[in-house]
Amino acid sequence: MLRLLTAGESHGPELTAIIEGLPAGIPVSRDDIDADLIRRQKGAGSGGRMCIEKDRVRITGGVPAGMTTGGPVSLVITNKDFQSWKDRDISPMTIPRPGHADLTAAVKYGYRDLRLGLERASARETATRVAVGAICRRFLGEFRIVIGSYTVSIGSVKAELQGEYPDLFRRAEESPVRCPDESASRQMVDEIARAKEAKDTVGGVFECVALNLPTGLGSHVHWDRRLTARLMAAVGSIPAVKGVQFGNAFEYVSHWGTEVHDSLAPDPDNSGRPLVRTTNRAAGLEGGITTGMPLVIRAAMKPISTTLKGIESVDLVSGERVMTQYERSDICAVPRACVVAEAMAAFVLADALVEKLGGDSLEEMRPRYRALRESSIHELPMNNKAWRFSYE
Ligand code: EPS
Repeated sequence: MLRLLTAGESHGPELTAIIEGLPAGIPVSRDDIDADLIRRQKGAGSGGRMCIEKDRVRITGGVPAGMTTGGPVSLVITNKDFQSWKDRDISPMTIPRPGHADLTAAVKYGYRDLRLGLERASARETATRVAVGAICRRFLGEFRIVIGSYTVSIGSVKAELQGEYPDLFRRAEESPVRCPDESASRQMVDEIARAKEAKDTVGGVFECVALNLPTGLGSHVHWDRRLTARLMAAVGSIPAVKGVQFGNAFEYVSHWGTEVHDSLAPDPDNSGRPLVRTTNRAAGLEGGITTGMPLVIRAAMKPISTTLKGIESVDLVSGERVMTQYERSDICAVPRACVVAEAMAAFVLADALVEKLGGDSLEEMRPRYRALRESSIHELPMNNKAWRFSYE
């Protein structure tokens, strides 16, 4: 339903995003978008580039009077660093950095300079996704849907995650590594400092959570409509993300089925006879459809592949074994990837909401939202009689 395109290079003049398919009537303000752009730029572990860029959005289409019109929305973010690249001869880059797109992109596209791959593969592009995500978040907010995120681990330091989600989100916002556990947060800052001293990089795990989702977004009926798959693809598209799971999926494989599913029970108060789950091990999805419980996406980000210390590689001009060369680098991007994951989740959930509700405007969607079926016994009348497949 929604289409998102981004364009631009890391050190080119600007980055552009177009989102198409949003309903009319979503209030969009530059301040809301900038607030998320600022959140994406914060956090320990960033390299020198973050001192140069101060990302602010320019809205150039689709919001002529502060609200979406139903037309495509276009957004532009300036790369300040372009000023120092624009008039200079760019020295050849011929040694691919293992783990980056340098070699694979050159093989695929026949580049004669590896920088052409680097420029577009760079995570700089995620700034545009965050800008679009801020609009999607605003749209979801009209239906009380909230998205937050936090760091679970950096290197060998793991957080103890205690408390309700809104509290985790709030505490994450106060931490330099977006970690709600204060003591782990301090240790994570030290871990990043150690990686920096070793001229190396460090990865980690983060969680992105959506709250107040209605039941019934996504679908079981076809592989590409399963919300599970759509969210995995969206979060897996963030540079350096190598794994995505829902809740503790990888841990559950060592348990029996009866230990990992969320049993259903009638609401003890019997008010409207809703069905309740007292656990959320499915992390908000059953059959590729939202259950209405918190949606918990957990992702693994590998250590960034641009390292100040060299990694063995080959110079494509001489064919000699060499070490990768010093490049300006981020040490850890996990805190910032959290915010990008929020944006990607917001985009997918906005897409699923438009799909579920239809409607060209927010005004049309509101009554449809109120009419959504819930998992209460009275909303699910069963025939309770035998039937047969009617195929010959
Ligand atoms: C990136 C390399 C660094 C990062 C950049 C992503 O940029 P530079 O090569 O200019 O130092 O800072 O991320 C951003 C600029 C950003 O806004 O997130 C890479 O190669 O992926």
